[in-house]
Amino acid sequence: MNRLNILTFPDPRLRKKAVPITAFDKELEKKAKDMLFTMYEDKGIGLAATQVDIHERLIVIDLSKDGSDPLVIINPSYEVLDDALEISKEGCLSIPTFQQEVPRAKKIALTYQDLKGQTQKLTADGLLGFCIQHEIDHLNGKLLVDYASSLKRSRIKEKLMKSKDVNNKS
Ligand code: GNR
Ligand code: NI
Repeated sequence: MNRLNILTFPDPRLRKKAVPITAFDKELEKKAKDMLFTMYEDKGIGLAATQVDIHERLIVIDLSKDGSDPLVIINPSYEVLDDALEISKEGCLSIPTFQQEVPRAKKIALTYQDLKGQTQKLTADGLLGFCIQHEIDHLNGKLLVDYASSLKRSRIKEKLMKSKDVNNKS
């Protein structure tokens, strides 16, 4: 397994729109495994391929504490089942130290493909529902900072650009 490099805001590659997956092969399986490994190492509950510079519609999620419940989601789409909005306080592995409250649909019906290319459906609310919506935002080039005020967005941008300079010097 390989640990993949996670892109950090304001990297322009985080804005690319991911394309649908058509080949359900060993290579896809390896990408999903490497993404799960990277997500566990960085203690995230979800990771979108966009974040590791793969611009394909692939997401991994695991809400368990012990890595026992990996979910690989390919070509996702969802329908809103309960359009009441709930405020979800979220972090993102691509925006370290940043948190943002985001209005999300309360309940969704997700349709996706698994690694075999089989179509699957699930309904999700709570943290799973919010996480799925967060990851699909990534596939569309949308980030948590887009839900923040322009002042808050420019502050985190300056902060992360400075910390990158420091890392490059040493
Ligand atoms: O680890 C993560 N936590 C989280 C919390 C609330 C809603 C969404 C998330 S996803 C995030 C990992 C990440 O950046 N995924 O893209
Ligand atoms: Ni994220």
